Amino acid sequence: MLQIDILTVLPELLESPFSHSILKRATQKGLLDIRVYNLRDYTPYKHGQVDDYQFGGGAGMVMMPEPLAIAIEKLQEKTKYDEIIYLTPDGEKLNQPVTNQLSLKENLLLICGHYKGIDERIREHFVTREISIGDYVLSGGELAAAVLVDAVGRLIPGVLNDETSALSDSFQDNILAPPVFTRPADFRGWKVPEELLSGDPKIIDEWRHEQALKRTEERRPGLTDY
Ligand code: 6GU
Repeated sequence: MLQIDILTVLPELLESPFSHSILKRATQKGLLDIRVYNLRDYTPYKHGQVDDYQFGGGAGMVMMPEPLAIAIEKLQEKTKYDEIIYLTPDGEKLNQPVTNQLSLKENLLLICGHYKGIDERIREHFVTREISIGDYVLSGGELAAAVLVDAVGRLIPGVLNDETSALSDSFQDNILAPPVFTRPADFRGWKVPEELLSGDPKIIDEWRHEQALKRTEERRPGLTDY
């Protein structure tokens, strides 16, 4: 059972992504428990204020330390977190080894930043891990949190119907997945490779492995480097 708590100023943004398909089933099976908390419910400031101008000047607001500290400490009374993760473009890049690691934890707290980010002191004193989902800037951490929860949630043992299917994902062995085909075998004269129609498991496995290697070499030659 993996519990993922998410702290955000935009809880509405996180209502839908976990209510469908695989993550919905994971939740219904009791394998995944996602709880979204509104940071504004914890602020001691008036009108739900959670951000302020940055010291030293400059454009953009910064999320104040106090609402975050109060919220985190309140949540810590109920839950002992394995990791407190801040989603930020300057964090460690999310990849399959990281998602594998996180899927084995029991309690995660995700903090979604907005504006210019969160006060550095929260990063120093509460956050245990900082993760980015890629080299581009999003307007907030919520969509990054949704990506992380999806990538991690589907790896929890028992979530996928065919338990081995995550093993053949792209990246799982630092190799991309081979091409896939379904009916019809001949679509507008575009034919499915004969190896896949051979019915011989050895021929099929060899073809898939060759294609996976070829695809990896062509598209992601450095994939084995991480
Ligand atoms: Cl985690 N947050 C934001 N705001 N932008 C991002 C990101 C995270 N990862 C990539 N870009």
